[in-house]
Amino acid sequence: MSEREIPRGLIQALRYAGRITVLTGSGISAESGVPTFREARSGLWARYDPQQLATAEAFERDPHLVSEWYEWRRRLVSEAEPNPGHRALAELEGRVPVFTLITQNVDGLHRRAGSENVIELHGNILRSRCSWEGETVEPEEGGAVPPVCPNCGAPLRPDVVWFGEMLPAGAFEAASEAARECEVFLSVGTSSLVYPAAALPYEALESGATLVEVNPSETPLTGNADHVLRGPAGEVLPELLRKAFSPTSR
Ligand code: BV8
Repeated sequence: MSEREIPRGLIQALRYAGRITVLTGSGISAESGVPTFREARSGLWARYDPQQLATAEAFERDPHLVSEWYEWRRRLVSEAEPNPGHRALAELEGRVPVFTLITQNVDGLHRRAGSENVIELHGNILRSRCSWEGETVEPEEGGAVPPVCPNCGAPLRPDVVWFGEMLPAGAFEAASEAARECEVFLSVGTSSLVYPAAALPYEALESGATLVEVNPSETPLTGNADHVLRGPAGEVLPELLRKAFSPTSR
């Protein structure tokens, strides 16, 4: 991989930070073979817009269709493995006194890579919950689609936050505190379009943090970042860790 120029100031900021906060989007899972949210329209799903499927209205209107879409994504996610980008963030957590990983992703790959202090802002696709009672429920394998709640018979839904729904209680407050209290904020693999998650980097900036964006493409956040590392997370993050923490780099 090209030895991309990582500014010395950023390396120092990472090396001596007392608290680092990271926000990730579906881009960090792209190299694990999980299509990004806007790409989750491959094949037979091409004609559907995720923003039309990831809503309570769509589930109400056609629970079978929405459940099939989530089944397809669950299979993709269960076949995926964490990539070097996920693993670099798990390593970073061990090198910083206080570290918070905020993710918009619902694939669970950060925890599988070893990250511990993870805030799943939008839930987790591998969990289901009763659409009536709200309790998380283990759906039985190979059951009906959509599966029904063994307790009350209502359809089970994926335990994720749909467009128009509130985030899990306390999640955004904890994420906002981590953004306001950190010295370095990394925004990795997100188009910075979905709120309230997309507001977090600005909270960090307003609190005086150094803002870093890791993304192969430009986003609405790019112009506000102190450092922009233009490349795939699976290459950029391991290089950042090497430069900031390997003994030879001191
Ligand atoms: C809310 C779970 C309060 C589901 C997701 C009207 C009515 C109601 C709300 C709104 C409204 N208008 C606006 C809103 C707010 C709305 C919103 O922000 N809409 C946007 C579209 C304008 N937000 C909400 O509704 C939120 N709730 O506001 O509640 C409320 C309640 C009621 C009424 C009013 C307010 C809830 C939002 C959560 C939605 N659920 N996911 C599921 O997954 O099925 S969002 C989903 O899409 C993801 O979780 C993620 O957050 C988002 C996609 O963003 P990204 O992760 O960034 O992915 P994307 O594909 O866009 O980009 C990938 C990026 O990676 C790209 O930049 C690419 O360049 C980069 N990349 C690619 N490869 C790599 C890479 N980067 C690094 N390395 C690589 N290799």
